[in-house]
Amino acid sequence: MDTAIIFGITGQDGSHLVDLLLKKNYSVIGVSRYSSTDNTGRIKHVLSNENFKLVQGDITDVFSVSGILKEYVHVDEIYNLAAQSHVGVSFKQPGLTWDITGKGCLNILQSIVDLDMLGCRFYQASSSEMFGDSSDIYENGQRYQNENTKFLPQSPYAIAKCAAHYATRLFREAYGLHASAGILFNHEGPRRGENFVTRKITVAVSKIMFGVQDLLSVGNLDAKRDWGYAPEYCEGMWKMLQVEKPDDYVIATGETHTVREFIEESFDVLGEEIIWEGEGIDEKGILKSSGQMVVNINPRYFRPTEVELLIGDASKAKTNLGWTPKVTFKELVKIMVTADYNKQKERHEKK
Ligand code: NAP
Ligand code: G4F
Repeated sequence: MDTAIIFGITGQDGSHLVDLLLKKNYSVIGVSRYSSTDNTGRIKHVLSNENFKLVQGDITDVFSVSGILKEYVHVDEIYNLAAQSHVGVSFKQPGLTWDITGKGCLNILQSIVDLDMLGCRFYQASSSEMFGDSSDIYENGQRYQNENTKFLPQSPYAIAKCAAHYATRLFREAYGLHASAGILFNHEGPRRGENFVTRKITVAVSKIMFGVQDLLSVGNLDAKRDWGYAPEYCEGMWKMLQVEKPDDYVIATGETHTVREFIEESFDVLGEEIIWEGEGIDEKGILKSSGQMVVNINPRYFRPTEVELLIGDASKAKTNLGWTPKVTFKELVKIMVTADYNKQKERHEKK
């Protein structure tokens, strides 16, 4: 039986990865940080699985990290998914973001070397946010980002991710560690945190339909993201650790959509059409059926610097790992809206 440690087990991806690994008959150790409130909501269903163990640890504390690894020196795979992962929050808490998202990775890597664990395989959750303002152009004029596109980070989060990415590369080259970094583009699903824009939208749209919420307030409607389905992306992480040669891989759909399109598509799933009126911070989204204003702009959601366009080229992952995305943008929105709508419906019916 293979063994894996997942740092960041309580997050969206941690919860999908543990599902995948348990299905593949792994024994999984999940590391979660101390919290005064319950942070295990997404992994409740695996807590009693005999092949799963939850241990407490914080990646900003190197003693904590090495203490955990010492217990499992023969572990086969280590996944570092732990991060302060909200880009907007990173502008308000840059030091904390650096410690968790940047230095946390180094704490794991150096502990692997110090404990002579170079036989294990390591995965680092790198991010398309590292590209920032940078992209390349195909001959047909379309823009894209792949493993060779330079990084131009636009947030404290992205800078911390770049540091962790380069540390992963360095430990691969300096110590021969099987260390791979997945440059994952935005990936979503019903387990996504409610402060990320997709889930914020699908929760709000569902609540608006039941009259529990009046208005969805957002920031930049025109930012473009390459949105994929989280469980498929976690399979990409696993695949990176199964090939002989460690490397960096972009995981993306190759399609990009605006926040505005995500909102339109979400309402469309529930049979509603949005009409946009006004400009800039005065722009509003109106329900065509009733004339009700349901979307407005709140500048508090603007970021000091924005990443305007993300669109990934995952050809390398397709060739080397056999990874391709299956869930389309429309299907993703439908999965998320349906899950949130059904939750609201259940609550409504209980009343
Ligand atoms: P997420 O839902 O925010 O989960 C982050 C996880 O890190 C949570 O389990 C969190 O614990 C944990 N964590 C935070 N600080 C920690 C600390 N000091 N010590 C130990 N654990 C800590 O993020 P996600 O969407 O699952 O993403 C997983 C990883 O992929 C992250 O590194 C993220 O930056 C990266 N990434 C995500 C995307 C995406 O679109 N989702 C794209 C590219 C890269 P709590 O539950 O206690 O907060
Ligand atoms: O959903 P977001 O907060 O995701 P963002 O900033 O792209 O970051 C996510 O994806 C990265 C990969 O590219 C990960 F590394 C990172 O950890 C995280 O998972 O925002 C998406 C876009 C941004 O342009 C933002 O400015 O939506 C825009 N936006 C507009 N209104 C909003 C809102 N974002 C949030 N969170 N909330 C809004 O009200």
